[in-house]
Amino acid sequence: MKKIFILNGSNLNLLGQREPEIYGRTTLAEIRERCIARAKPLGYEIDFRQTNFEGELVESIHQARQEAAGIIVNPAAYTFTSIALLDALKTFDGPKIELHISNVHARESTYHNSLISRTVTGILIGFGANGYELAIDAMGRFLAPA
Ligand code: CA2
Repeated sequence: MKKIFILNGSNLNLLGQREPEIYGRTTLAEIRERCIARAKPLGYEIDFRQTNFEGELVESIHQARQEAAGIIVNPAAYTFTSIALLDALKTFDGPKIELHISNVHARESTYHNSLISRTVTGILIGFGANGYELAIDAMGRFLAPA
């Protein structure tokens, strides 16, 4: 079965526990379960990860180069700071989707300038926790266009 890596960056382990008005009440564990269920009928296996460490995200992308057909990534704060993440994503040849739960463009300017947008295939922003399932549908279309 083809694999999709879903990578989550810093503080996303706190989803559902803090700031529900911005990030909703769904936990990351619930999102993981929904992603697995959504991907299965499409014929994809999900490798779902979260880390608070930039280098670990980079290493997951290196691993994805060997194992994954596509990457969905919510790098959280590293979106706006990490050249290392940008460089790593550039080395992945398959489809890459940048995802943000909140509408970052409706927030403070700190959250406007993604460093990784230039290297991704598509971007999903502001659909809440549902964005992960939408990203899987979109990834299915990138990988097997109708
Ligand atoms: O909306 C998103 O998905 C973000 O990637 C979330 C990041 C933020 O830096 C991005 O700009 C947009 C922050 C994630 C922090 O996660 C928390 C989860 C629950 C409570 C507090 C923080």
